[in-house]
Amino acid sequence: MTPRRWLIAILFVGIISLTAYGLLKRGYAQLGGTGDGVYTFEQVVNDQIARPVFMVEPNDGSGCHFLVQQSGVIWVVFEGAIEPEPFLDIQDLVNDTANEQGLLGMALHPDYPNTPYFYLNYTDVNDDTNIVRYEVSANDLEKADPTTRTEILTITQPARNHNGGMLEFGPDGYLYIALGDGGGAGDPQENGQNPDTLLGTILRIDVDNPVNGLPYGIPADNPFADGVDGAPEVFAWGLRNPWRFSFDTTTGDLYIADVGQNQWEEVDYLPADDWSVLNFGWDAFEASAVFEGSPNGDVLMPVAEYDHNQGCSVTGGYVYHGTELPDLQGTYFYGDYCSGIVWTLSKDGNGDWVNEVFLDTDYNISSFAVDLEGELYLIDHGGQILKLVAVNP
Ligand SMILES: [Ca+2]
Ligand SMILES: [Ca+2]
Repeated sequence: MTPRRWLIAILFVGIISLTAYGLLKRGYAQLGGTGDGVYTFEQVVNDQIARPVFMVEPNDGSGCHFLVQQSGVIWVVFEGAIEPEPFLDIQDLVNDTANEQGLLGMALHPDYPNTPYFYLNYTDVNDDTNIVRYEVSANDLEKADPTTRTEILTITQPARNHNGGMLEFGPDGYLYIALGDGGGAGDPQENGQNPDTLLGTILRIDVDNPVNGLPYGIPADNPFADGVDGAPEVFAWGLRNPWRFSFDTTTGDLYIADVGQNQWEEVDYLPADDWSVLNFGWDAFEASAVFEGSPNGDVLMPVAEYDHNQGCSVTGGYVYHGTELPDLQGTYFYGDYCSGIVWTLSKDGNGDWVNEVFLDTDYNISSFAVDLEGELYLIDHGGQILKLVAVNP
């Protein structure tokens, strides 16, 4: 071939390779969003770690954030850099072999650091879920004391997927813990509709008032506090794999993103003033679509759902209550791990839900996060930590 033909051939192969890479990376058509040209997610941490899954800012006056790495390390982020020494390294206790395993969640005690406790949700070397408590060091706010590990709950996991992972204190001071249905396709053990099991639920426990030799107490208004028709720890059930939940810090309303089977991803909503139905439907329903069998009582249907043309695995976020982006006040954000789409969800003047594409990003959204001021962050599983900002502030 002539040099000119060689050049054309090389260009052709290059274009095909780039196209193939783009399809592999995304596999989804790019969508326009309400935030296009107005808002963007801006990288705010210069260093990167592999597989970050969460971030939280302690109210300790330090200006640091704790960044949770799925392999079992918690890093200290300060002024856009990751400190060389970790806050805590429990990689020897954590098994993150499968995609949905690892150190998955971290919650600071509401009175932290005066009450020096923080709580972790991770899968251990036996593939089981561990809910544990650690303390920050008495003399160093950037170092946890690894000798303070205290077991709160251990939950046997029948399979390696659907481990849930979130844990967070509610506005009532109780610790809420998300657990998936135990894994396997189609909830083979039927845990979702069985509130006697801790799988497929959000638990609600009182870690400040332990009773009966357990490391926690049961809030008197839990739906099965007496243990008759369900496990006392269970708060909500009928969940498949709740991947991130959060409370609206103003209203106390609860938002749960529940990862679907093969077709539908959903966002569930529980108003703070109505807990009459706490069954979210799986596996009688996948989102609002009939899946199999009959529900165990009334079901609360999702307030938003999307099919697998727009993603493959929902990641719940937060209701924005920051000050830097006033037009977004009171808006709930969530996204999809695979497509990178970020949606907003809010109520219109008639009280009807409005669900809109906000930005179609290229990130593998493993989580969202908020800081002490209520500003919103996106955690990219690929390593970037980004903050939602105005394009032209
Ligand atoms: Ca089933
Ligand atoms: Ca559901």
